[in-house]
Amino acid sequence: MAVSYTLSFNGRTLSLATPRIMGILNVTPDSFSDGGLWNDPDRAFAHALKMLGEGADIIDIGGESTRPGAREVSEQEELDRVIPAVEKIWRETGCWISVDTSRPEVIREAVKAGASVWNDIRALGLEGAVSAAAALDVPVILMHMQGKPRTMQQAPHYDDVVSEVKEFLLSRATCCLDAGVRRERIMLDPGFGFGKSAEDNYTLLGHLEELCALGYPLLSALSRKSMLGAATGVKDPKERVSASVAGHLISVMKGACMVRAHDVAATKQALDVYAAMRQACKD
Ligand code: 7PM
Repeated sequence: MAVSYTLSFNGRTLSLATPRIMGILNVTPDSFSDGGLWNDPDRAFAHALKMLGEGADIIDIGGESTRPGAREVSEQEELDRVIPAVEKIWRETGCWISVDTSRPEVIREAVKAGASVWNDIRALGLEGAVSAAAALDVPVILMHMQGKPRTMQQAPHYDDVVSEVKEFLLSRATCCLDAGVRRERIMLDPGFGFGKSAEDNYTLLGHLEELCALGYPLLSALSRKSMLGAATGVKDPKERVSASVAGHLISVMKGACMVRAHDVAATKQALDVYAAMRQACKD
């Protein structure tokens, strides 16, 4: 409880003492819940501005669709999508920017263009990723996934999902530390929806405090995901705003330091209520 995490890069620090909102900016033509909307730097910038105005603390820019069955994107294609958006948003706002990529070359270029966090659904599993993170000295988000994006939802299976996710995340964190990544640069993420049944996801959500007890700040990212459709029957991801807010509020109450959301204004309202309660109850 008394521990207070931060994210730091290039002499700037973002306190995680109060829970933060990461606003999702997809620059892909085919993302499942807002596909194709932001596929040029000006529109990406406009959407980033809107989310910052609504209370986002960091903008997460992703150019690789990880939808099950999605086509692979070449490195050049990913660079072409991501870098112009990073450049423009950084130049115009100076805000915190994370980039959702697994490729060392993409994060190197993104950092040059103004990004300050590496968000990797493959937990720095690609060749050269861990050493690139150490060399860049950039904060990293290590996410759990079972299998590969294309096939991960075919038959996810765990003997004990909570233990297995914990073990994986700790082993990736250790790998980073061994390669010279600083401890305070590491964040963890259970990877809701990545090779997990709805029940697996809810088991993880219900035990989130155990993941928070691993000693690293935790990101919870369940915005609009199908686990919410499973609980509510709401088919259209865009209609899952209240469900997303509920899941993120549960996450924060269990100790998550950051939530990754499409619907920033609604998320901010919930976190403000939480903050008011915390403020009233502080000794
Ligand atoms: C299609 C399928 C499009 C899935 C987009 C997605 C996470 C992430 C994503 C997450 C972290 C989405 C996902 N999910 N990064 N990037 N954690 N750290 O629903 O759970 O946005 S992409």
